[in-house]
Amino acid sequence: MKKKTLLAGFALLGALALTATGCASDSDATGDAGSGGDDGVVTVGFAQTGSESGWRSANTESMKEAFSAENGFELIFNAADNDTAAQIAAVRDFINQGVDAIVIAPIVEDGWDDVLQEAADAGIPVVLEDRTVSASDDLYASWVGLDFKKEGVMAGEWAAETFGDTPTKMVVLEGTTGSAPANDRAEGFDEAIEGTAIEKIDSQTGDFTRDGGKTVMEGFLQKYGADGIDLVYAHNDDMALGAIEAIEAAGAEPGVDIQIVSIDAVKDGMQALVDGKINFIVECNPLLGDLAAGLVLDVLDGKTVEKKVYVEDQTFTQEQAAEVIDSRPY
Ligand code: GYE
Repeated sequence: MKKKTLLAGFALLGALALTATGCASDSDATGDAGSGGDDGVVTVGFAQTGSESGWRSANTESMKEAFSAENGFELIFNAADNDTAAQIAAVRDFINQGVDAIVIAPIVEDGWDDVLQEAADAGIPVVLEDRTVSASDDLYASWVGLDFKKEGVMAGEWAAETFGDTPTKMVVLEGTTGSAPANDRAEGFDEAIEGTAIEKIDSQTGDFTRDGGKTVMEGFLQKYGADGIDLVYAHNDDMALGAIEAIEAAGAEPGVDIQIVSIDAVKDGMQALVDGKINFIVECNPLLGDLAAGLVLDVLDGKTVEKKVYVEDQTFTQEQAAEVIDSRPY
């Protein structure tokens, strides 16, 4: 597949390495709205998942900053509290309001075909940010986000290197069931630990929330005892932070008695890594606002855009986290 570097100098993204892959968008999802209404203001409906995590807060902030009045946008913001029906209803509302463009962070992968077709029929272009959908990519103009499977692979590679042939009992705190990051992070991790002595003894969803992670971990600790668990793989930092509370309440030492690997690298997660309570974190960059806004403007201007725009992630050990924690923007 063709790879080329896009938008390397994008202001707020600073040193991030960006790559884009895939084919150019085609016409039916791109609409012909042109940039903005009579007043030149571009009205954008943004359907956010909810406010489940630190990652989500940083993502919402990045989107609001990029789609600001100062930048020529009127943003209609909706957070669906992780209710998929409510999120689809919000998108239908945007269509009825006749917005210039719609941006969606889809809670789950499935179930988008009808409403995306309705947007295409209304000539309203859709840009996806963060999570992906299973619907045909003819139904949206572009997607910008992270490679969730690669994140899972990077977390799994750390686990494989750390535990290898040592018999290891692992529990998994899954993200929201049916969401792209939960599906792909599970798949990538499982592939990376294949052939090692790591045994997945249990796996349940904690819905990407701190409370969810805590409750599920409490259940695991009751069932297997702290001595019966060596490793926690949390699909995001917030669930890892909840698990830390549960492990400490059970009288064990997180990061030592039970090791933890998670994904996101948000401030609280990085602090727990520096404090030795998490052992390894794979980054998932939430600062997607400028890229999403750039795509919306390009699509409205009738320019050809990449169908998939990937932002690169990095990984952090405890030592590396200590070096960078003070300089990170989220
Ligand atoms: O990892 C998690 C959030 O979709 C990548 O959603 C995002 C995930 C992120 O709630 O913290």
